Amino acid sequence: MLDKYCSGCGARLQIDDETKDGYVDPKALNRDVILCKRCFQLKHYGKFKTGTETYSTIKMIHENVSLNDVLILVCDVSLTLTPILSHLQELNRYKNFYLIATRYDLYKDYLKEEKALDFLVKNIKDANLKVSKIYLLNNNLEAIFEDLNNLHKDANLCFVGLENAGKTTLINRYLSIYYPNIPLLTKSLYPGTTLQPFKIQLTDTRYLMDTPGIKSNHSMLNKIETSVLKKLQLDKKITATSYQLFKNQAIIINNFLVFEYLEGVKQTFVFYSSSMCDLNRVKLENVNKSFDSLLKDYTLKTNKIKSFKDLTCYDIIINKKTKKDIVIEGFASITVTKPGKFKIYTLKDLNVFVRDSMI
Ligand SMILES: Nc1nc2c(ncn2[C@@H]2O[C@H](COP(=O)(O)OP(=O)(O)OP(=O)(O)O)[C@@H](O)[C@H]2O)c(=O)[nH]1
Ligand SMILES: [Mg+2]
Repeated sequence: MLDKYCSGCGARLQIDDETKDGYVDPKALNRDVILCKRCFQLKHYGKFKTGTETYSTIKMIHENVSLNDVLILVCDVSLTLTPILSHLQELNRYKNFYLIATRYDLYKDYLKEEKALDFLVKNIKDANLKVSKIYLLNNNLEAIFEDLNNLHKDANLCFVGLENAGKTTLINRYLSIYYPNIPLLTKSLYPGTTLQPFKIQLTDTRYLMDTPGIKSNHSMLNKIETSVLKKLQLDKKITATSYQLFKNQAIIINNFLVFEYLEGVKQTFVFYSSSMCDLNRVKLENVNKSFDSLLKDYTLKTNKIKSFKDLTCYDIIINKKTKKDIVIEGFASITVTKPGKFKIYTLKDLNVFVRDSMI
């Protein structure tokens, strides 16, 4: 191990084992800005390699963040706002605790800012997280940081959150505006990009810290192949597709998901999913056959599902008359307006849950 760290992902650099985190070609060591081989390949060739170390991220946060620092929880406004939030109560010990919600740009056409903020406030309250303020990122990055700097002049800024929430992207945007001479960090569309907490010295007395994301094992992001994730372009476009369905109808989304409407009155469902996906309406009685026969037409599909019988079933019952979302973490959500019984078929071991509707 060397006493140097990768300026892209924070891994401690080493020249001994090419298969492990932080490996760097010895020839690159005399560069001013050193990237490990993994970051180099990601940056120049778009090739992603999962990190090899496993660790407890929350413990890592406690070891690296002091109580006087400003702790910023970075959170995707939508799909990954999951029950995992209630496991983050340990972060309440930090008195300067804030939340910045990312990816609002993907939902802008469907969701007003006030509504998004109300949704975040409610979810954060339900999860019993004691954040002092919630910021929705929407062309207001400078205003957010000015506010934080006014509230906590010269305090260190530490960014934490789930994998893929957009921590590093946010930091890079901040650095580009205020510290254009500092090299940018490695960000990517794959979860688990940042490997170690690392400090970026802004002034002699002040730093900013990026951290590895907290892993969400039951997210689609961690279940499908990286090549498929790349094609899904979940950070680019989310499309809302409405269907009026009677019971005994179903919607198939590539080979990732089947939504079956089993019981209830005719109603409109809105499917929020990658615009790269194909949605097909079929009759419930034909769903297995339709699923299998459509499979060959998709260029975007996971190799994990070869036929309908490879899917796992999740039963959903909605009794209340208020608008709800069925969320398939890291992949899609379905807005339901009326009570009913449904089945979701998708990959095994995914987080499929119902929440009050975001939109
Ligand atoms: N559309 C959109 N995409 C975003 C936003 N923030 C981040 N992304 C994208 O989300 C993906 C993940 O971003 P990262 O910054 O690497 O996420 P991270 O939280 O650092 O992830 P880890 O290092 O894995 O913990 C990238 O493809 C980003 O371009 C945002 O506000 N809007
Ligand atoms: Mg990161």
